[in-house]
Amino acid sequence: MNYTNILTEQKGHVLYLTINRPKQLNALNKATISELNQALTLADNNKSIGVIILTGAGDKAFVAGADIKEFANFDIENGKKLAAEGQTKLFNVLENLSKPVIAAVNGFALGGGLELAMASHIRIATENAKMGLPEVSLGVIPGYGGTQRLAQLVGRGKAMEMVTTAGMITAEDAKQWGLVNHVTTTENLIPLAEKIAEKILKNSPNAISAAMRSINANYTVGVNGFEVEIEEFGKCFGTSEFIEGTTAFMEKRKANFRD
Ligand code: DAK
Repeated sequence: MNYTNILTEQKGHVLYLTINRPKQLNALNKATISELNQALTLADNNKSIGVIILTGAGDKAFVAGADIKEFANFDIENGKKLAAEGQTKLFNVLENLSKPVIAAVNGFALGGGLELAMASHIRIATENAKMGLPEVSLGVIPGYGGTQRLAQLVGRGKAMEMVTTAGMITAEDAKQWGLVNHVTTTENLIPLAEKIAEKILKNSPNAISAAMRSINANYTVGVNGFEVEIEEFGKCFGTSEFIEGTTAFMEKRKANFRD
């Protein structure tokens, strides 16, 4: 697949997905959202991919937000349409992917950029990364699920402060607040993502997806996460991966879930 705004490269079972608009600090325009949707959907259906590492091109930004120049002239209808389209096409697709996405935050993650990282499953950041939801400084509010996911990750009080002040927090604060899992040097960011990916890839792809669906169920309105967990747990027993996992344990060898 040929893309204009993103780069994709598969190495082993890992897909590297890089937003590639460094001159605009990787700001998310409609075309980028659409390409990310295509790449993620293809990756979801590709059994040879087990983990996705999502990052931004250059050394300055992961994503500096939605493309302000693109939405500056929007009216109410356009705003609603873009928010709905963005949420269903990208942010919900990303959150509900059947394999983990590690957001490697290499600099600014602002507005839609932080929303993209928050819809990912694991977040790590460089020491110089800055994160924030500055939308209210532009007269809008976070429109890609940011008001919901930020509060889920850092709690309501901190989310209220971040959103209403439109301020940026440092990577260290983000780690303390639970917004990112690890902070590291710029050089070590991708190697660290790869180390996490390596650990994930040792485990059953089916069980990983089932566990992710169960965790996500807790955040889905009208769904009982405990019931989803029971269902998903039960279904695992009917898989060849369960047989491989338990047999390997009894034979005192490492399970082999991937060829
Ligand atoms: N959009 C478009 N261009 C951007 C951009 C953005 N978000 N962020 C940076 N750029 C561009 C700059 O315009 C500049 O382009 P040129 O002037 O060189 O052509 C280039 O990237 C380099 O940026 P700076 O020269 O500003 O770089 P600095 O190091 O001085 O500053 C900065 C870095 C990240 C502090 C600064 O660029 C900045 O404040 N950027 C804007 C951050 C921001 O406010 N982001 C938007 C958050 S609001 C919606 C749904 C969701 C959203 C909106 C609508 N709908 C459904 C309608 C979400 C909105 C947001 O994300």
